[in-house]
Amino acid sequence: MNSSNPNPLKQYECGEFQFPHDAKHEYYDRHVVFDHVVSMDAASQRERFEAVARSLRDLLTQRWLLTKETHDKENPKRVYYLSMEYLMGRTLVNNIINLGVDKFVRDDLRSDPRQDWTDVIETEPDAGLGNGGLGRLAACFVDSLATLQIPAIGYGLRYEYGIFKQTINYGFQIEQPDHWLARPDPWEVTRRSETVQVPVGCRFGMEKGVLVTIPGHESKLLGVPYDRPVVGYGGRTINTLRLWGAATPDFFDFGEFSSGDFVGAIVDRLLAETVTRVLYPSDTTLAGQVLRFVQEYFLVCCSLADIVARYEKSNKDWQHLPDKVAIQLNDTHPAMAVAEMMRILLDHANLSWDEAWDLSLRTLAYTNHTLLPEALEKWPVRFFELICPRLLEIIYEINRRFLDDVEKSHPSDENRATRMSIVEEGPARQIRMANLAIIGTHSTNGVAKIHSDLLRSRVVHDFAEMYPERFNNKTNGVTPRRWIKLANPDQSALISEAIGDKWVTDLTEFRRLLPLVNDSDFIARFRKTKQVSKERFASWLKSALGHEVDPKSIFDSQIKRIHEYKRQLLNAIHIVVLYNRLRSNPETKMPPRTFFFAGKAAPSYRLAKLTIKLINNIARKIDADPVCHGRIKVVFLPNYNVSLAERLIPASDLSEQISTAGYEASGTGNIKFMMNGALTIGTRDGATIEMAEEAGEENFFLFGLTAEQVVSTRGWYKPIWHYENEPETRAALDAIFNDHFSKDEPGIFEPIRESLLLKGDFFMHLADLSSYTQTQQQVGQLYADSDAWTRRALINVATSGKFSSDRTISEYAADIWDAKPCPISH
Ligand code: 26W
Repeated sequence: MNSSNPNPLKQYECGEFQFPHDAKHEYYDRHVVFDHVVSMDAASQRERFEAVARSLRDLLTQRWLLTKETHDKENPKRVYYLSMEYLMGRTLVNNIINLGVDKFVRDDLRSDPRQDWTDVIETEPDAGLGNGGLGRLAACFVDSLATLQIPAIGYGLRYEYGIFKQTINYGFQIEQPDHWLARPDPWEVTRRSETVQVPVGCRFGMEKGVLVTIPGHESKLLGVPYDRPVVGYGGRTINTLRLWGAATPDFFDFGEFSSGDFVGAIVDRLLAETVTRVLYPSDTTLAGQVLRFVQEYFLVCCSLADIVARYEKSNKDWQHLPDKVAIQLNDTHPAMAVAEMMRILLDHANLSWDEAWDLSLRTLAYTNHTLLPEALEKWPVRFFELICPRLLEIIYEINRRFLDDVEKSHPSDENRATRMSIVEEGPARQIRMANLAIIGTHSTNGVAKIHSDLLRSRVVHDFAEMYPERFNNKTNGVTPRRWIKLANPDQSALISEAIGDKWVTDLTEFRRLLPLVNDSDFIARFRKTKQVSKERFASWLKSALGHEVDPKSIFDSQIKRIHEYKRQLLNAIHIVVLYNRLRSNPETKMPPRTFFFAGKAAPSYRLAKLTIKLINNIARKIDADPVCHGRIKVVFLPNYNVSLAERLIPASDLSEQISTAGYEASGTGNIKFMMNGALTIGTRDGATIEMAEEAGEENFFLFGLTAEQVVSTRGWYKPIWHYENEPETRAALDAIFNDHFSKDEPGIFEPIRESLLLKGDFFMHLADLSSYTQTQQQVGQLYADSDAWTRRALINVATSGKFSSDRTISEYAADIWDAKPCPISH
């Protein structure tokens, strides 16, 4: 420690994070040696990573404490974001950037001869506590909340196993467990003293590998908070992400111990602790899973207990709850919060029903993230009876009063009441979580204009009619810190040189790039940054996975969860069309292209997994065919995650956003590509529509049926017509279904044939194929004119400012939460 400055951390309180010169390695060396009891030279890469992370945490600790103190003192309105998923990715590099110490880390630590710092940074496992877009959005949102200095806490679950690791074996997806917490995580701080209790109406047992409930015995779970710092850009506000881990009381059910079933009691306890063991790897259906239900209940119970404890510490009167607390429900997964909040206000605060309802309604808000009917959650009444019977009573009462209102506005309209009821009747009665969420909150929003419109007009039409003032849109955004500054240092540096660096916190600044579209020198430099990114990606790909790709070819990427509605299959069929053209005429003009795919399929989603197999088989065949060499290549990158997206997006020329119109709520990958200078080929769906609006449709490659056309065509659509009347469609499908790509696996793609040709092609691949193929041809033509291409790419970047999550969060803050920044004093 520097003796002339007894507290060198003091200077960090000003928010300018500069290491005292002579303390540069002090924290780091200390952590390596003393945390791990290992000499500097013998330390492993993992130990070095932990030491860097701990040094950085030391550096931000006082600021984190100061943020908390300031919030406690000033008692501002706080935002609480409840989400079952957070796809955080790596934390170290992000914190380095947001604290503004990247220069220090790069210039000093990276020059340490003992160390390859890139390797150390890459030693950190991704925190993959989510499936896809919804989880990554939550991660971008907490970044923006902290950057905008809005007092906020993100609540989630501390899954010990995140989204599975995907490997590819003979073209098949293999799932492996992701034990990301196998080593102690340097970012998390366990707050045992703030543990909360969660009452459960039953006990748990195990039958054939699934968790089952044992009725008749009440039990108790403990929620232990694990806090992680969320560093706002510039390091002024450091908010908290609080993840709950399940535990059981040390001396629980003492009677059982003394009655002799010692082993049984210990096993029970271990079972209860499985509640936060693993993330459910599905972004659609989860029918009838008790464990998932308990997870949702656990998140809600822990988070609301915590929120209420915080409120009671600084406030006496329940009447002010909505002035101090805004709770946002990320999809319906935490929708039980409606009933739990009522329970607290009725049973704990002893308010009347009407008072409680008014406060609860004004405190809670709900975001919908999908139009897929199978993803609208419904839970068996039986689960509520077993696990949280009091919440069920409250839901029934909410429903009774609600149906009274429906009856008043639409007397004797029984169909309407049946449609709108929270309870779905049937042999097994179910609770419709979306109905509960809409009825019990003051705001329901969709995540892109088209999505919010379709939500209102189709999915929950009756509710939009009854509560028009509750419905609104908040178009998604992503954080420019991670998705531009961190992921794309070359493009970032060039842009900052041209327009300064205010864009990092005000992305509308990007518009100032527009005049440079006609500056040929700048265009050349902009193109160079893309080329450098492509070369860097190609060399990583070679060393990490052994694939060789040509950085001069078009890098064409479709990276997202594998799902029928996202239509990876359309992309694959188009590749076969190109392949057939080359085979029938090797002279065919076609700019060289590398098609990248990456994405995970839910382990139980047969067709999605078969699509992965098809892509891999096509890749293998094309690789083996000399006619394709240097012309087309297909690469399926295994284990898609945040870190892979950070590598590939800056290196991509073309972004594939080709969902069946009306099915992609927003998309957020589409936005990341646009910001990083890729052009988009896409349908008029989700946020892509608004992106094209900003850039001008002439700078987009839009194709295919619109959402309205998808609906009006459905009635008479015949996929077989396309097969019979379009020679290229037919040839491509014949190649796939006659085992051209699966000589040793005859008939393997039969389920895809059935889905496309026999079962009506629900996602209308064939309806859009020819329009897609033609538009892809235009892509190729433009690419040949590299100046024209780059100008368009720059226009796209320049007009992407609207899609910063800072803008999105500012809108939530103004329109839904009424929350304001609370600057942290120096
Ligand atoms: C049954 C469990 C379940 C159901 C639905 C888990 C997860 C979901 C999500 C709704 C799936 C999801 O991630 N939706 C995506 O949300 C993004 C953020 O708003 C949007 O950009 C995507 O379009 C939407 O698919």
